[in-house]
Amino acid sequence: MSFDGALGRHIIVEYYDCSSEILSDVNHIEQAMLDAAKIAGATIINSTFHHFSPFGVSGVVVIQESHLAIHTWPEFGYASVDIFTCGTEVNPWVAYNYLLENFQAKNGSAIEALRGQLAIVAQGKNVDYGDHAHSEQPAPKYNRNTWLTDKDENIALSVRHSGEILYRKNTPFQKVEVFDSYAYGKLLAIDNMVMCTEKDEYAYHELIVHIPMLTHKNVKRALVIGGGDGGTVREILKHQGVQEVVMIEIDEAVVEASRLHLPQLSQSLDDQKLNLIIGDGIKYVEEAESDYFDLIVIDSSDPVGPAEGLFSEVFFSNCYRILREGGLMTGQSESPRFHAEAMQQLFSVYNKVFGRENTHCYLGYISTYPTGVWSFCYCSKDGANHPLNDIDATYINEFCANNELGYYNLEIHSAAFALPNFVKELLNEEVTV
Ligand code: SPD
Repeated sequence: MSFDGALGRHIIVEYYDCSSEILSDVNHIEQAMLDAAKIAGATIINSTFHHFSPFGVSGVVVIQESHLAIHTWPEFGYASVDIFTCGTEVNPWVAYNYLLENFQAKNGSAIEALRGQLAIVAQGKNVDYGDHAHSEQPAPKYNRNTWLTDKDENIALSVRHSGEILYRKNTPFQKVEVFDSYAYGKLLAIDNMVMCTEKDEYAYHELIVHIPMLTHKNVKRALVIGGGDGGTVREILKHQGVQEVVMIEIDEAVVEASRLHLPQLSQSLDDQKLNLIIGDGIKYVEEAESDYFDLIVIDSSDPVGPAEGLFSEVFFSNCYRILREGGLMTGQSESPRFHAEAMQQLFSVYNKVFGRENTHCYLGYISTYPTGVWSFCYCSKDGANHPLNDIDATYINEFCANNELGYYNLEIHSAAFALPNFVKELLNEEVTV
C-alpha cells in the first residue's frame, strides 16, 4: 500500500522546552513512544530503550509499518524524534501531537519527507518475489525490552523487566518503584538502585540478621533502622526469644510498596512484637534510651539522599550508646568494588566509635547488587560476642534445621568473615601470607 505516491511518510521532529524530568525517565519515554505508536494505529513489534549516564534516553519502537526513534537531551529540555510509517493506515502526525503533549513541550516542529517515491521505486518493480509477494504474514509478536540499570559512572548491573511499573511514587525523599523482572521476580528500586528482589532477597536479609542473632544468642530487643520492605524484621522474628522489635523507616512509600507487591517481605510487618515507626532514624537514636537494645540493624539504602546521615559518626555514636552490654550492631556497608571509597569511610567511622578490635567486616554474594559482592559491618559494644570465637555450632545448626534458609548456614557464618586481600587492604588490615 502506498501513501500519496510514496511507500512511506517520515517526519523528523524537534520538541523544545520539554519537561526535563520526563526526558530523563527511560520508563516514561518508552511508554510514551509505545502509546504514540498505538494511538497512531501502528502494530508494535519490538522496543528497546536505554538511559545514558548522567543524562538522556535513546530508544526505538519497531512497528510493523516501520519505526519511531527518539534521543533526548533533558539538560536542554530537547528531544529529537523520527516517526516513519508506511501505508495509509498509520498517521504519523497523530503520534507527533501525542508526544508534544506527553513531553509537555512548549514548542514542536517537524518536516515531512515522502520515502520511496513510487515513480522512482517502480523502476525496480520487475523483481519476482514469487508467492511471498502477497502471502498472509502471521501477526507479529511484540517483544518489549526494558531494563532497570543500577549504575555509577563506570559499572552497571541491569535487570530486564516487563516494562510495567507496578508501583511508583516520587516522595519527598526519593523515587520508590516496583517492577516485575524476568529473572528475579518483583523488584523494589529506590532512585534506580536495586533494594531487593523476590528471588534473591533472602541472601541479604539472612546475612544481616542471623550472623549477629546467632552469635549473641539472647537478643530480646532489636532495633531496625530503615528496612521498610520488612525482610529484616521477618528474619529477626524467626528467633523465638525476641520480645520487641522497633523499626524506624523514613519513607512510608517503601512500606506501602512492599505491602502491595512484596508479601513475602512484608509478611511480618503486622506482627504484634513489632513497633513500626515512620520517621527519622537519626532523630530516633538521638532521643532513644541508653543501654536498651541488644541488636541494631542498619538496613539502609545507599549513602545518597535521605540515607546519607545514617553513615555519620554522630549517628553511630548514638547507636553505640543505646546498645546494652554485649550488644551488637550490623549494617549494610556497601560494596568493595562498587563503592570502595564509601565502604572505607564507613569502616573508619565504625572503628572510631566501636574500636577497631570490636569492628569486623563480612561479605555476601547478592546477585542483584552491582558487582554482586556486598559488605556488612559487625560491631560489638564491648568486645563481647566475637563473631567467630563466640559461636556455638550446635545452637546454629539447630536454628538452621528449624528454619528454611536459602543462604545462611554454619559454614557461611565463618566463611563470610574471610576477606580477600584487596578488601583487607581497603580496610587497612594486615594481609597474612
Ligand atoms: N545498593 C543496595 C543497598 C541496599 C541495602 N538495603 C536494601 C534494603 C533491603 N531490605
